Amino acid sequence: METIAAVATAGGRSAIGIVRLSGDNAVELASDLFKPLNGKDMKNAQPGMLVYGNLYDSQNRPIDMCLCTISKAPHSYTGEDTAEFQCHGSPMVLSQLLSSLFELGARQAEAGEFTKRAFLNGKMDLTGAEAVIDLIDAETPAAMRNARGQLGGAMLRRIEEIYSRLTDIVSHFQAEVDFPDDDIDPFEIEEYTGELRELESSLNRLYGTYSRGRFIRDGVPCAILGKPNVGKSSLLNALAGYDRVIVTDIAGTTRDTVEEKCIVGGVALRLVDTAGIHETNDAVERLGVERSRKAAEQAELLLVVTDSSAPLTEEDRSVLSMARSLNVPMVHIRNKADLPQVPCEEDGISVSSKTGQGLSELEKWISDNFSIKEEPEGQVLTNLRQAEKVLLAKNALSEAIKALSSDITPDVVLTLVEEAMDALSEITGASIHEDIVDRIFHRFCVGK
Ligand SMILES: Nc1nc2c(ncn2[C@@H]2O[C@H](COP(=O)(O)OP(=O)(O)O)[C@@H](O)[C@H]2O)c(=O)[nH]1
Ligand SMILES: [Mg+2]
Repeated sequence: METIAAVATAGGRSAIGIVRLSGDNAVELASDLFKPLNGKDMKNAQPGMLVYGNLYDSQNRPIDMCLCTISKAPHSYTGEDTAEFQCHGSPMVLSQLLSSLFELGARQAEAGEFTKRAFLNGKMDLTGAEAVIDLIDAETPAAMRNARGQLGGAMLRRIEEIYSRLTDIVSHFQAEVDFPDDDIDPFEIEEYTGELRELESSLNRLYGTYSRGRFIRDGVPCAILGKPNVGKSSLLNALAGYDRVIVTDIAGTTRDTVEEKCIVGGVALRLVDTAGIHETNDAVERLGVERSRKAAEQAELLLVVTDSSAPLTEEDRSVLSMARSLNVPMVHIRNKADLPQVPCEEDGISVSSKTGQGLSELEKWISDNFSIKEEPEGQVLTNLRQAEKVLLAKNALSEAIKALSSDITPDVVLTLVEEAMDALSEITGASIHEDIVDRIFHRFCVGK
C-alpha cells in the first residue's frame, strides 16, 4: 500500500507532537530520517519499542531529538507497516518532518485514512471504527463510556450473536428449499418461529436504545422559547456559564437564533436561544420570530421561559400552548425568581438566571428525563446509520415470522431472513458498499 503520513496531534504548540506513517515504505522512511542514539538502524528496531535518537530532514539537517517506534504488518493499528515519531510539539518540527516524508514519497493521509485502512485490513469492524470517532468527539462521560464499549466490540458482539443464530435458521431452510418434497415438521416450524421472535425482539430492544442514544452523541436539540424580555438569553448564558448572547432590557435584542452546546445535568444540550415570539411589524424581527418557530419544531426539548415577577400575559399563554402542541418534553421556566413574585396558575420551575437560584432543579429535571439510565457500555445505539439497519433487519424478521405462520413457501422465509442478515452485515461492515465506507471515514480527523 501507498505510504501515508499525517500529524496526529492537534495543531499549535504543545509538549509532544506526533507524526504517523503507514504503508509499505513506513519503516524505510523512518530509517532514512531517524538515527537511533544506540547506533542501530530503525529497520532492525524491535517493533513496539520506543527508540530515542536524532531526527533529520530530507537534506540530512537535524531538526529534533525525539522518540520513534515502528510496527510490522499485520501487528499494527492499520494492519500495515507503521512508524510513529513522538517529537517535541513544535509546529515547525512537525511540518519539516512531514514535508521531508512527502519528498521521500509518502503522501498526506486523508481524514480517517489510518482507521479506514484498519477496517479494510480486518483490524476492526465498522462499529469499532465509528466508535473511534465517537470517542474522540465525546462531550459527556456517558458518550465516552458508550464509545469505549463499542470500541471494545460491544455492538459487534451483539450483532454477531444475532447474525450467527440467523445463519443456523438459514441453513435449515436451505435444506427445505433444496428438498421440497419433504414437508416441514410442524414442530420445527414452531421452533423456528420462536427463535425468530426472540431475535426480532432482541433487535427491537436494540433499536429502542436509539431514541435516547442519538442524544448521547449529538446532544438534545433544545429550544428556549418565550416572549421578549423574559430572560431567554440570560438563561442560555447562565447554562453556558459565560456571556454567549447579548442581554439587554430592550425587547427584541435577540433577532436571530443562536445555538450553543452545553452540558446540563450531565446531558449534552444543543441549546437554541430564540428571538422572542410575539406579533411584530419589524421585518427583521418577524424573520427572527419565524426562525424561533422553526427551532421549536426541530427541538426535542422545549424550555418555555416566563417572567415570574409579572402576571402571565396572553403572549405567554400562547407560547405555552404552542409548545405543548409540539408533543415533545417541555419545561416551564419561571425566570426572575430573585424579584418579588406574582402567583401563577401554571406549574413550573422557579429559576433566576441572574443569581443562579433554581438552576440545579432544572439540571435535575433534565438529568432525570434525558440521561441514559443503564450504564451505557456500548450497548446503546448512537448512530443513525446503524439504527436504520437494525430497523431494516427487525422488519425483515417480522415479515419472515408472518410468512412462516401463513403457509408461504420456505424460499420466501429464506429470502427475508437473508435480507435481515444483509442489513446486519452492513452494520459491522462485513459487507458494505465502498461509497458508504468513504462517507463514514470522512467524518474523521486527519491523522486518525
Ligand atoms: N432580576 C432579574 N432580571 C433578569 C433575569 N433574567 C433576565 N433578566 C433581565 O431581563 C432583561 C431581558 O433579558 P434577556 O435575557 O435579554 O431576555 P430575552 O429577551 O428573553 O432574551 C435583561 O435586562 C436581563 O438583565 C433574572 O433572573 N432576574
Ligand atoms: Mg434574547
